[in-house]
Amino acid sequence: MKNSSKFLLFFLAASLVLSFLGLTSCGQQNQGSGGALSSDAASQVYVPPGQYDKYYSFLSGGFSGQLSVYGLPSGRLFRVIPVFSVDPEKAYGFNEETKPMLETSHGFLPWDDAHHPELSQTNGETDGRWIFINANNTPRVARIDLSVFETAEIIEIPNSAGNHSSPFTTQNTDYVVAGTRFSVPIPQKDVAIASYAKNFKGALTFIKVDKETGKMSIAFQVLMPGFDYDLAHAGKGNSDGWMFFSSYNSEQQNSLLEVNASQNDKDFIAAINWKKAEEYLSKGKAKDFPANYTHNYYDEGKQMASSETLKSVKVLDPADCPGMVYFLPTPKSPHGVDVDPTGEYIIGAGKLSTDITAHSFTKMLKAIEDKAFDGDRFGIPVLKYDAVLAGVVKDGGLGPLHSEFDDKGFGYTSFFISSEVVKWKVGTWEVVDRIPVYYSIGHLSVIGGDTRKPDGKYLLALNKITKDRYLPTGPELCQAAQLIDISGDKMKLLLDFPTIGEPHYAQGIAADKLVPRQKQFYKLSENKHPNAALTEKDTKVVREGNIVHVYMTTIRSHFSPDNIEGIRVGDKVYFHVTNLEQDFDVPHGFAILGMQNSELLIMPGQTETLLWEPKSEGVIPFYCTDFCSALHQEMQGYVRVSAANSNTPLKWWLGQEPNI
Ligand code: RUQ
Ligand code: CUA
Repeated sequence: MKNSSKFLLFFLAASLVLSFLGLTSCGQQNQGSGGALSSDAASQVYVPPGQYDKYYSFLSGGFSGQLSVYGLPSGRLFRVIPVFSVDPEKAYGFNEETKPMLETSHGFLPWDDAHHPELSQTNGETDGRWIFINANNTPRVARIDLSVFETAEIIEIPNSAGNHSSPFTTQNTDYVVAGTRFSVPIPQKDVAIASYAKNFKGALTFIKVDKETGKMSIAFQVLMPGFDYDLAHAGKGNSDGWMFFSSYNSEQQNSLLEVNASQNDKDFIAAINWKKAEEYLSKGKAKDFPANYTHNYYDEGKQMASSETLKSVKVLDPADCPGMVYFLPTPKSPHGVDVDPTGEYIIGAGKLSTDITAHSFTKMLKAIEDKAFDGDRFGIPVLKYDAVLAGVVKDGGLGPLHSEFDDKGFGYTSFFISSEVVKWKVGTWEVVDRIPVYYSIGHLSVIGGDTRKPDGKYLLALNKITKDRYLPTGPELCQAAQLIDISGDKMKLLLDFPTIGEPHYAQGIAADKLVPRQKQFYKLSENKHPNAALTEKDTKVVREGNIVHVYMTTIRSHFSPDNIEGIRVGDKVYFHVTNLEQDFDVPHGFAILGMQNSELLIMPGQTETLLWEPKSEGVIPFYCTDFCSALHQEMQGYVRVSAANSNTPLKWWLGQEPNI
């Protein structure tokens, strides 16, 4: 057996033993942490009724495909924002306005797996404008508008598969990046899987973000060797202009990766000089590759999403672009790559290691200048490990994954296998504190912890397993986060709270950055929806063949019209419902018996459209689904459905049936 395989087996065994120990002694551990949850800890997370949390935290919904919004320190769930999965609560992916958001080159996709929320930044600080999140399965990046907490845009990533190192932003949100986890033939073609080393490549995508509107477009892709690109982080301060991607499987294996991709002692962090890439792009060094990807955009004026298909993408090959890409050797299949707030240190967490590797940006530049190379891989220079190394955090624990930073010069790293958060000093690399987490932590999230201005108050541990922490709920136990106070010398566990889906990663922001940006309602005067009825006088029903358009309004507490006759079996009926309210927090809902989609939930001043296809004759009720007033139960109506060949006249009214 090769040494590295033995090493791997040791880790797997160690992980089993540790989790077993953790679980058998957890009764005690729980009591221990329960003890720490003295009234002191409880009072630190207690937000009295009617008062606000200090922070928002955005947690990825993992395999729910959504993004959830919690308050910190209370751990209260505020909202689930639908992004990559349909959501019947908000009609996302069900109403005509948002269906185009889920279009892809593979057609309409109702689901994905979302991993990494990333807030937009200005000068390396979160600015509260947008949050981005990746779809891992069918590669996409979404932008959520934080004035309305809704998905505003989704762009598909061509030449990519398993969009995992995504969507990390530069310090002024010039770009968000999307690196492919799975290398694939580029462009895709039918080849033998065993031809991996020859035919498979990895694309690292740079998505340009418009400074004003946030609108995304793919600027270029960098064509890399066929490794697995796992995570990314941008340089900041002096290292702004560089993007770092971790990779594993530099062995280029395509089967039994748990052994075969753990052979090399070191894999690579790829350092991409994106300012140089921009130069090469403007010099025409990029090749146009044929592609097929969608770009879906929600127009707030028209209140309607549209989807376009794009057919080509600019690709830069490092072979044509000297000085654009370098490899930093990093031990043991690095997972997280994180850059400290000063931008000087690039931290690689080798997930099969006990150590954390810190590279120096200054040394990296020097090594490039001195050509301190250890050969190359596919023409990309490999920098000498010793020439770029700043230091090593020794024996932190088992299985380091991700690191974030506070405002006092400390780093915090999650250790999956030994289930703990380890605090260390940036620069001296000494471990200064550790705290157990329950259990198997993946990411951790400090408020602003990957920006130039971290806030050193709270750390959120995002755990993969909860086992005995909560009341059991059948075979699947709840997913959970743990809130840790990092303001003192010693970390202190404050709170456990359950999450939606698997909470891969989270980003937090001070509430006072977001509260002033909140939209309270949509102004009717700005409603440019093509099918809006802006007053009750504008409401009507129009037949075009077997398509019927109902232009309807809602206001407390009636629909206009609320009686409709002359609909026929086989019609396609579009209800375009405008909510005339001009007040905060007064949505109306709309649902009709037998509909094959979800309710509409229409915000004040908005128009939404529901398609209904009645299948049989009768008189069918509809109603408001959102308890909007004391007379909410009165907010109802009827549609008379006649036979396909009937000549029941088309009529609609509110109050008095018209004579026609
Ligand atoms: S991952 S547990 Cu999908 Cu971000 Cu590291
Ligand atoms: Cu409108 Cu209930």
